[in-house]
Amino acid sequence: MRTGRIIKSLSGVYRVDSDGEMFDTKPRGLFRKKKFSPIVGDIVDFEIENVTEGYIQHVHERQNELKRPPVSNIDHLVIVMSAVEPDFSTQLVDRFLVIAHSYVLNPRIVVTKKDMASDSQIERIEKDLDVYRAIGYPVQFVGKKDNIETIFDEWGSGLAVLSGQSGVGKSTLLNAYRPDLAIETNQISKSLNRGKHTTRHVELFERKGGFVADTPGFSALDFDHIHKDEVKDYFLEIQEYGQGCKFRNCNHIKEPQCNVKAQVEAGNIAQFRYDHYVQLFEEIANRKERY
Ligand SMILES: Nc1nc2c(ncn2[C@@H]2O[C@H](COP(=O)(O)OP(=O)(O)OP(=O)(O)O)[C@@H](O)[C@H]2O)c(=O)[nH]1
Ligand SMILES: [Mg+2]
Ligand SMILES: [Zn+2]
Repeated sequence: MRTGRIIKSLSGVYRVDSDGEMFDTKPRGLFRKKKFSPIVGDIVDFEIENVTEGYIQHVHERQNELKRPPVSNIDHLVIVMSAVEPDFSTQLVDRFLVIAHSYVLNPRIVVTKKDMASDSQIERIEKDLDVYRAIGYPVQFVGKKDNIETIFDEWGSGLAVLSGQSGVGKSTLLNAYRPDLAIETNQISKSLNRGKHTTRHVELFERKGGFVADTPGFSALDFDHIHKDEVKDYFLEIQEYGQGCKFRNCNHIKEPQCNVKAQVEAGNIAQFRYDHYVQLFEEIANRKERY
């Protein structure tokens, strides 16, 4: 029996990397019946059939799991946003962070296309990024000419998954780091100011100290798995200041003696972060009512 990691899945065949040796494996019939499918990122024990093939016997418990696209055991969720085309949006960053925390993923922020942004745009974005830095998120702001290797190295070891809107430059980043991969990238459609979906499947690629995966851009984020009362926990500084509210289950909306609202007034919580929290809270609260 050997252990390895699923790096690719193609029509029922799972490619497993076991200390750099590749095996194409299939799940044993027995656990196929249990309606459980292995996914990319899984650590598996498998039985060797011959030099290149094997049978998966056991899937190790997942530390975490991203649903769309399915990837497990993610050490760093790299939220990629562009400075321009599409424009940098703190609302989108905040929504991504909520998704990340809801799946117990460890997020970081990478902003691309610095070379395309004007000085005033850069200044404005840096101001927003300082808010995220103060909360404790690792942030990088990069352009075409930056040293991509050092950017990837800062992430530390383990599996890093690139995630973000279509056209922000996820595949471009990965290509800059691993030119041998020659991943397909696309010009974004300027008329819509929104990218086309270029990257389709998920695959783990080796990088120094671990793996990296590109994911397809998305058109909508899904909050269906999140209850309205959980949202406040996914805005980390709101969660922290929320400890000081009079009511233990304060949602920081209309409750009296709310420390979160006081800290927004005092400038210790960024107004835009609070606004995005309230927006998402209300969106989710209204969705639940429809059931
Ligand atoms: N000037 C400049 N252009 C960039 C940069 N990053 C990406 N681009 C361009 O932006 C466009 C979209 O990049 P992609 O890498 O395909 O974007 P993606 O995030 O992989 O998009 P999807 O696969 O659709 O999710 C391409 O034309 C890239 O050349 C950058 O830092 N600077
Ligand atoms: Mg792509
Ligand atoms: Zn409160």
